[in-house]
Amino acid sequence: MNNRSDRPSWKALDQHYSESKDIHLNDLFENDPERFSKFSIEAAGLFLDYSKNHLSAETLDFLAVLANESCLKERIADLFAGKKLNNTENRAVLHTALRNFSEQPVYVDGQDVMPAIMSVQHRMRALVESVHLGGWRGFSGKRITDIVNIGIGGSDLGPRMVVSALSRQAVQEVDVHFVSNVDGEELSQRLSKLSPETTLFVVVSKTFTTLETMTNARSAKKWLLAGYSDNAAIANHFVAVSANLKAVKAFGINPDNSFEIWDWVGGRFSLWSAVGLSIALAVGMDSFERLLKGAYLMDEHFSQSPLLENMPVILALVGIWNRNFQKASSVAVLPYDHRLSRFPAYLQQCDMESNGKSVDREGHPITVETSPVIWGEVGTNGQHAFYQSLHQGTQPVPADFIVALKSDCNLKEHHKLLVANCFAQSEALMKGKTAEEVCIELKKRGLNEREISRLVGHETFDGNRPSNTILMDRLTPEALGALIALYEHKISVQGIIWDINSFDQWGVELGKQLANVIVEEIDGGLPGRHDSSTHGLLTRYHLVQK
Ligand code: G6Q
Repeated sequence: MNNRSDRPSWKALDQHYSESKDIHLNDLFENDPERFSKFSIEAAGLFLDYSKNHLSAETLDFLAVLANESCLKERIADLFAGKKLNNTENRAVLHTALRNFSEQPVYVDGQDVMPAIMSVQHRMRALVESVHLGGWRGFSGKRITDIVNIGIGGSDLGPRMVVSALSRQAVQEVDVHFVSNVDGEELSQRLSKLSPETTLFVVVSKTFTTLETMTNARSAKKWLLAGYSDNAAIANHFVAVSANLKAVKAFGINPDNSFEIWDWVGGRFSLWSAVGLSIALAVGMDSFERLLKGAYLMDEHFSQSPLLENMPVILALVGIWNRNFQKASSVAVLPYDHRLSRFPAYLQQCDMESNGKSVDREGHPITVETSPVIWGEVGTNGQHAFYQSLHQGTQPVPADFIVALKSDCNLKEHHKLLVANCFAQSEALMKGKTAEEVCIELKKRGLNEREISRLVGHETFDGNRPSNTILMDRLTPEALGALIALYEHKISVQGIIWDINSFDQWGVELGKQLANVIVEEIDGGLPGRHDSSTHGLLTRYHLVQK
């Protein structure tokens, strides 16, 4: 049966929702003093409190039936076994092999991929250590002081987020920068602060054809050669990460300076591969391996734990409950850690590119909602911006709060305030403030009855708004690895339950084709056949160029 909503488990959940929807979260806590311990789980150094969601043990049981009907356990096993779950591109999905510390082989088409992974990791270590120790030098003999990662989408967002998150582990020897946008402003502003003699470019592109990346890489090459006027300099200042080593060579990068990725590494899941070279350059190969280790611990937990004792599965099921039955159309990701400021953008791609689909694995339209809009911002900044709508807007938005309990910063007083704000917000979203409480407060402020009745509605909060809280002791490389893997697996589980292919991205491919057509018309000076809006916009462009 293709239609998820026709399944008995789906109908049972629908029924359960209509029976339980009027129960306020406050009552769930009021009626069960053990609720926090019942609805929280610990794994791989992370703690997930999901008790502030509209669910009961019965809800989880219904969701488990849905998971079983979707053959979730079998599909998880298929994922780790290298089955070709990306059925539109006929590819395995094996980012887990990149952090496989089990010493067990992983096969794709009958071939163990582990030796190739180890060999690339070995070469990454050699490069990173050589740059840090000054063995790798610029063409004029100077040490490398700056790394520029040129890539976009999956070849940018993950590494960029991790480098920022692990700023405490950053080595002194080099600064790592990222350039992704085809808007020349980004590259030219970055280059204006750098010297060709001391800069190493890491060009990251699985396909090595992406317009933005190739344009930036060509401009970076010109900039370098303007300083040196000798093509031989490219060998000292460019390395590449790609699955298309032929194109890397054609670009002029020495094959000895190229790092391979494979078709079974999806762009948005690739930070664990050589795509993470800039991470390793930023924090050292040992810290990079600690990141992989943390992810591996989460993989072990995910592949081995029963469904209702499995953190990624729980997070996914709670998300399905909120998305498909509570009808929440977006999820706010709210890290209370400045270093995680890029985490919402990273997760937005990982989730929405994976599960923003409207046909099932066989290409039939899906009758249930898939990926919600994922968005967010670091917590306290968000509090002074969009939290108003989280508290009092007409659309309840489930939120994921993320915080480390211990600070790595010497301003310890700040951390207490940070944690207090994080906990207070999830409590306030749940509890709200009743009209009675508001009236008492307003009376205390000396307001008269007329003023009170005018203000009471404005200052009342319904509460009852769901959230998860994810805790870690410290934001270490291991904890970050586990956190990323947690969300990666959550996304896969949701894709399995919605019966979609979470591992292709035809919408992204379309964008890549569309711009190429218009670029030719811009070059040719004449708009082609378009709708009147696109034609009009192009005509205005041409007019202004004259
Ligand atoms: C990720 C997507 C997409 C991709 C970029 C860059 O899963 O496939 O975001 O990473 O379009 O592609 P290249 O690495 O091929 O340049």
